[in-house]
Amino acid sequence: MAGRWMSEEVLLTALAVLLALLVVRRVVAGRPSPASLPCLPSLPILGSLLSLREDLPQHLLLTSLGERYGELYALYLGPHYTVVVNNFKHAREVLLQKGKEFAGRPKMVTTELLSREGKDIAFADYSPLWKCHRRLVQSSFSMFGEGTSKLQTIVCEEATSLCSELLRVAGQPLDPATVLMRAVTNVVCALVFGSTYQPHDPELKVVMDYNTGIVQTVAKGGLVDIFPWLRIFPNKDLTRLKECIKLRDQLLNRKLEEHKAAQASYSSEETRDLLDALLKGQQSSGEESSFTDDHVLMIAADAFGAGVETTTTTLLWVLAFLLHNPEVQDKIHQELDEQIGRDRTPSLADRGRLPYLESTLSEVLRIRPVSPVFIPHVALQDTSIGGHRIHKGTRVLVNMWHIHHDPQQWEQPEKFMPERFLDSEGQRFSPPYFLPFGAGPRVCMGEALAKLELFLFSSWLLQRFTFSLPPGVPLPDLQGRFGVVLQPLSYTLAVRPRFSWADLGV
Ligand code: STR
Repeated sequence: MAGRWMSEEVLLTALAVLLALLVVRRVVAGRPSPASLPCLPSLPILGSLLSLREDLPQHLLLTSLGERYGELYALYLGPHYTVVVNNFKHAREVLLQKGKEFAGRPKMVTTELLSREGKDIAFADYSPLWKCHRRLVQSSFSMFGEGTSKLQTIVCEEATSLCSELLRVAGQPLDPATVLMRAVTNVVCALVFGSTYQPHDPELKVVMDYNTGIVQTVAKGGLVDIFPWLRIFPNKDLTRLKECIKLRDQLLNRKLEEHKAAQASYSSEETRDLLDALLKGQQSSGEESSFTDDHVLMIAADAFGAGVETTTTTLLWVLAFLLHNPEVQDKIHQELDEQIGRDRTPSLADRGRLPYLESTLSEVLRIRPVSPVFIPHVALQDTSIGGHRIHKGTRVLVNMWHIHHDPQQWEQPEKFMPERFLDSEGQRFSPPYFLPFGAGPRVCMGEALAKLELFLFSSWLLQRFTFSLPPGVPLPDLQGRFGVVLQPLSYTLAVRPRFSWADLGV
């Protein structure tokens, strides 16, 4: 979501002039809003766009409007009445207490294209079929993942090759994005499609490129998601998105055919990966069911895209913040040396032993939430937030950025301080207003998987390497680029091995 609502500036200015002529002097200062909430001024058709002109990324804009309009306010995104939730109390009401009432999703041009009209999970509206798909994915995740050691084995294999690759480029300036993304892509690929890529496989580059293209063009609050009719005009982002979707679909179709063929020839009942699990779910739902191949493909695509982009982004923020805060890196090194040593690699069983590392990961997710403004929710019935009436169909934007930077909850919220997640005993704790994965019926499905991957990748990397700034290179920018995920801009670092790990036996 988000970014600049005013990017197609010219078109809008023309529209604004036209409207100004039409409504000569009858500028409507704030139509009566259906709920009695403070509301930004709005014009017919354009909605509140003219008040959203500030050139700020969406999370900062919604935060700064909160200072003017209060913690709960409304605006019109074009014709859509939209409520902005800036604090924890109301977010809890929307996500958890009234989670079901707010579990809808709006139809947007980009997400409808990406998900074949909402046949996925992330962008699909609430429905019994959607619930059933979510349950299916959840059970297959727990089957070959969280509870078993299989997932740990997959991540550790990738961590091993990531470490060898970093060793090869030790001392040289390096943009860590590609190597990290490849490692994460391989983990997700193993889970979803049961396959992995060698470093120089050309298909891997195709996958990484189309994913990047999708992240930069989908649901980022562009005008075309507000005014669907803008689709008819040339639009660079939309063209790029369509090209990326085409590439994605070629790959997905191939994987689907391979899996169908393999299943047909299988004598065993083995479920190798998520795609197998989805196909089996589809078969057992019967011929007549509305569980189509499109659903299978879109759900797999969601799991794949979400798994790759979010974890890669978080790992990149982790390293960026460690470059800015070398004393934090020193403390993590010290904890790893004391608790793990140099004779063995960290494993999931060590999670409780590395509270400082875990707190650092939480602090990164607090200070740079992957999703600073959640994908919009929609009220499925008449309801309320904080006692204000909310009509069915109202869109709700939960601004997690502000919740994670709220000075009423967090001491010096702009400061990177992993200690804030440690109690007086040095044990990790997590306050209720820390919600990087959301909550309620639409909570992130990959939360456990993400935490597992973040822990294993970061503990393996930091046990073996020191990350530093090469001479003459600027520190990473910490603002990031706002899109459907908040990504860091590319930056350069240097890696230095901390010891020779022949002894680790890997
Ligand atoms: C990344 C790129 C891609 O190929 C597919 C998807 C679909 C699911 C998206 C994902 C995206 C970006 C991160 C999202 C995820 C669903 C939930 C997650 C938006 C666009 C977050 O809310 C952070």
